[in-house]
Amino acid sequence: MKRAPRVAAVHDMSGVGRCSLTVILPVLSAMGCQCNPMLTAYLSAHTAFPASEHAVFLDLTEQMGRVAAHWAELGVAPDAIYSGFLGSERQIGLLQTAIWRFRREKTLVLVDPVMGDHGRAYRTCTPDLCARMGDLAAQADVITPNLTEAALLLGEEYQASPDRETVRTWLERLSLEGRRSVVLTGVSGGGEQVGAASLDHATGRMELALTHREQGSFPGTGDLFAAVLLGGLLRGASLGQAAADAAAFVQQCVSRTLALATPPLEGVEFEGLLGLLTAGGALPAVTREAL
Ligand code: PXL
Repeated sequence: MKRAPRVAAVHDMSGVGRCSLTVILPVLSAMGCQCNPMLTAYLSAHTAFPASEHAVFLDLTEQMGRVAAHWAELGVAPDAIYSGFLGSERQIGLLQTAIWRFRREKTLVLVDPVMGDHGRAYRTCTPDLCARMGDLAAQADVITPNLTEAALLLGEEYQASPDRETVRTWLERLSLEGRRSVVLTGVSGGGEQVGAASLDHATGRMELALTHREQGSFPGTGDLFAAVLLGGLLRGASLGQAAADAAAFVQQCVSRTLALATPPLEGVEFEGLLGLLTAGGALPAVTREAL
């Protein structure tokens, strides 16, 4: 028997609209991890819902340093530190301090550099915040940008369907010359396929995992992908296998959501599929090819 790996998850929580912690917590639990949230903010609903005078945005930045101090006092030693959507440069600074404080030789630091999608930065993500996200990402062992975030990190023009040579070049540059691993999401396989391209810094191997491209766009799928990837890595999967499993799970969730025709802003119907992630669960195989 093995104890549950501990993940310090530095994310916001949105009451309505599955994203960030409402996705990450159940996924990591299903995959056998203990998830310790360090909340950055509480929102009544995620930011893609229409603005409302009743919307709650509780900024918890000031509590982050105190949480870290309490955890240090308790001797908390996370096996992984995982961050996503961050609302301010100050939050990034506090997270960098927490990484410095809690990182040990084997701690896996996964930074999902949430900054935008479909070629556009989110309105909360100013150029200064994007630059600070780049500094944070430089401290990570694994980063999981989509194509928009990769372009922002590299200072390149966004490309919706980069060719394979470009994907390889971007992976290499994002890996900081092979010093960290990269999983680039939303990479087109041509035709009806989409998936994740990865560069494993331990082996130098680059590969592409492809699934069927489902129609539509759903908030929170980036969080779902990164959480499944992290759960897989903490179970001992290779980067390529963990990326393939994450792509397969997201595709299954989107397909189920489309079949149920639930409102896209509510995110994907992942709850009924959590069994695929538990020990003994069987995710569908996806095409994996060397890049
Ligand atoms: O899934 C990323 C995310 C996380 N948290 C909040 C968001 C979003 C994306 O829109 O609004 C609050």
